[in-house]
Amino acid sequence: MKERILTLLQNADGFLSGERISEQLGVSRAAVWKAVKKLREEGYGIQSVTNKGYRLVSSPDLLTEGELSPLLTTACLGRTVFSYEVTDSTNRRAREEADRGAPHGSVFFAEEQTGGRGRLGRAWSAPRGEGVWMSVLLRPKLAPADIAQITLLTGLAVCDAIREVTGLPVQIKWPNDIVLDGKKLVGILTEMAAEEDRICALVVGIGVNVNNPAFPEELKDKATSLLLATGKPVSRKELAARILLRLEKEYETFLRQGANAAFRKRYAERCATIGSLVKVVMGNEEFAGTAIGISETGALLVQTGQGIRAVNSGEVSVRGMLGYC
Ligand code: BTX
Repeated sequence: MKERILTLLQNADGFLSGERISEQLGVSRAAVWKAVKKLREEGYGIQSVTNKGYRLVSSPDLLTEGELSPLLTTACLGRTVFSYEVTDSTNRRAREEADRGAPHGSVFFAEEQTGGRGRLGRAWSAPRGEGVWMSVLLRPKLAPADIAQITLLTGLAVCDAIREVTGLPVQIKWPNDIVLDGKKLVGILTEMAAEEDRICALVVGIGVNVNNPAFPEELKDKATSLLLATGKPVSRKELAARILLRLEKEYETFLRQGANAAFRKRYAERCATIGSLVKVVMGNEEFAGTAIGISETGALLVQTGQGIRAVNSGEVSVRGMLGYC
């Protein structure tokens, strides 16, 4: 009901009378008034004038279907939205809903995560209202081996979206962290459910530090936010809509063309790892070299004294970034 009134107000050209709203939705005037009161409590600025009715004058920066849909220009991504005030992890919610049949392109947002997940069991800090904490459910007709490419194209999509919205020269740390001034701005965690060599569902979790005014002591030296970088708040819903658009475009191009040379070139242009001195830890082995590019399968190519090594997984530290000197 509240959502339907909000949609009417968003689409209205000026004032909309309480009578019109109650007629259109088949509810009482008192019910309309109650819903307007609730919307105001959520942060919507709704003007009411006798004999004219209601007019929407401002909207809060919430990651809900009602706020996102007027900004969305995608065909599919974000057309189904699940929003949570507080949840442990949007990746966890997405995996659950994937099992219940949620469609390709569903997006899961949380204002706050209490158990945000990073890679290798690490934790991701996701305080209330400060970032875009989201997961996108994809159902690609691809082999599990292709997941590496999806990881790369997600990094590129998020990097370009942030550049478009803020103008900041953010870069990718291979495979898909987004960094600024040597600090982590975005973390991406891709999780997969596969059956017999076919991906059933892919959950792409994206955590963007947007309006974090500060970080806890243990993250202070390695994390940054768009607010800290630009000095002004950034609209989370606009950024989320732009990320979804970029991601949809990259994903569709990949399905048509694969990770071809043009994609690898665009990725390399944005990737701070390529051209840098790196230290690689793969299991018990550790080696250093210069990252020179990515392979057709998405591996990082590292020139060492013994030749070129292809790195598919493992921890890669980049000289000058996130505490590696
Ligand atoms: P990661 O393993 O590369 O990064 C985790 C590490 O990053 C932590 O060990 C910590 O040092 C640091 N860190 C934790 N929180 C932050 C932060 N807010 N900003 C910068 N650095 C931080 C990266 O894993 C993948 C993170 C994905 C997060 C999204 S949020 C939506 C979705 N749901 C979910 O549970 N995870 C994903």
